[in-house]
Amino acid sequence: MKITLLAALTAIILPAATFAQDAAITVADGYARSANPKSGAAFMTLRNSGAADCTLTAVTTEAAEMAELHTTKDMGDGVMKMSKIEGGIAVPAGAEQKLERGGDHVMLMGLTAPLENGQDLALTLDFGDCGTVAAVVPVDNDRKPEDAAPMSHGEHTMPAPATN
Ligand SMILES: [Cu+2]
Repeated sequence: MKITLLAALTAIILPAATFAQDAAITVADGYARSANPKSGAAFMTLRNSGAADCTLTAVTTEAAEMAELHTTKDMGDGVMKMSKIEGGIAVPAGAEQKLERGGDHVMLMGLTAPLENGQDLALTLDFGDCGTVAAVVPVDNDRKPEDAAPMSHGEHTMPAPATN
């Protein structure tokens, strides 16, 4: 009888403990760019320093009519095709997940205004049970894909001023 009660209590308490991991997700090295006035994409590194696995399920922003989680598939012959990610982007406990060019990204559709270099783009990342995370990423339309140039892996560096 007591064991049953304890099990029931544990079941009630555990979700609350998970919810306390709110600040577990941090966003690093984010930026957004657009190739045309109507749509763009945001890229970033998601870090999960908590003990619970988290999943980015949705993104909202006032800068676009719709934001979707997309992945990019190499169809061969140089053809890259984007498709909506069903089920979100998993960020396991203690791990990081990159949203990068040619891979997963936040697709911005129906931009309310063209993305101009130097602007800040505010995003709300919904991690479901892990809570929501507000992120502000700079617009950098000129940034090259990661594989075009070696990246610095320095931690806690200040956002680099837009240099060419
Ligand atoms: Cu896309």
